[in-house]
Amino acid sequence: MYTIRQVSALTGVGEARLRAWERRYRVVEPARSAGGYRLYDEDQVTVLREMATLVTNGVPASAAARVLTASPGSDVAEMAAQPDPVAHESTGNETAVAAGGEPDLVAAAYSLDPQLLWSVIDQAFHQASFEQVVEQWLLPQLVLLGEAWETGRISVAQEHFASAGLMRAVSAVYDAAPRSSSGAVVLVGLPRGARHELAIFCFATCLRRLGSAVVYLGADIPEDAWRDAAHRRRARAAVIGVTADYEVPQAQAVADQLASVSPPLSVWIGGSHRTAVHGARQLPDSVATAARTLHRSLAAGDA
Ligand code: B12
Repeated sequence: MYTIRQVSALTGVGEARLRAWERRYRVVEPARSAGGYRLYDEDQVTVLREMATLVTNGVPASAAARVLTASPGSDVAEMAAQPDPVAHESTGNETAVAAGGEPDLVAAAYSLDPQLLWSVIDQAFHQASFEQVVEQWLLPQLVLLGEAWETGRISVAQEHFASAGLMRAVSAVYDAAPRSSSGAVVLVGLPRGARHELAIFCFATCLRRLGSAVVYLGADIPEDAWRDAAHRRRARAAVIGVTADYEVPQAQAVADQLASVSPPLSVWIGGSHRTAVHGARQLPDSVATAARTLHRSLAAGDA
């Protein structure tokens, strides 16, 4: 049996995307370990590999899933050609926030209806703790949003509309978290040119909710400004995010710049391309786990 991390390495599909495919399309149903972690068998890894190949070749994820879950003998070409669910889901508000179903961000994005978007986000945010909502709904839905945009089912405007709504919702939780005025200061932000801030902002919010003194810098911060902020606040730690491959050189530049700050601080890196950045401590993929890891290190004086 394989863990989600191993399946991600074997298929080249990110963990958030694997969870999204499972929840939304039910392509596989992994078993669970005693601790509740997903465990995949060989057959499931094969199905996910095929799904990844189809999606890489431009087949919308929903159509790829229909093909892979079709019973033997069914007309696969016809199934792949069926209209995408988003067209139906977005015909009425009630489907995007259907009782019992998962609040559907793509349908809300498609609608360009602010009230619908808000009710979808609001419903999701009331289902569980912020940490659980981020892991189980927000980040997987972002992957689906990315796929809908990539395959042309939603426009840039529709994608930006939904991302902006999520930023506002996460900001409210960030602002409501306790403001720690004592303790080690942690800078959190993105390198120059990088604007994918939703996941790292969720991370900053989880860390703040644990009681850490977070200074959230935001997106697109040049290396010298990171250095200046670290110096000014005498930061104990800095966390850089890297979501896309082309952000790696800028993230590396921040890590290099922070390596010589005095007093020294520990530099951490999170995000799907983190292993390409050297000289920084790696945070796990899960933003809630990453926040706990850093919070514990700070408390133990190990960061
Ligand atoms: C929302 C979004 C945007 C929004 C961001 C809004 C915002 N305020 O954050 C906007 C509109 C700005 C945007 C712009 C662009 N985007 Co964009 N975007 C996305 C989308 C849909 C979600 C991004 C996201 O938040 N991902 C985070 C989560 C969902 O995924 P993840 O990276 O696997 O991260 C996991 C972990 O690593 C962890 N994590 C992530 N960061 C961190 C940080 C820390 C500290 C920790 C602990 C953990 C952690 O969280 C996830 C949980 O498992 C993705 C699709 C996708 N699949 O991600 C595309 C995507 C990232 N974008 C992409 C592109 C190409 C662009 C643009 C270049 C498009 C354009 N032509 O303008 C620009 C570039 C902007 C820039 N300069 O950075 C590509 C990147 C491809 C690549 N080469 O890697 C993607 C993958 C879409 C695609 N499939 O092609 N985008």
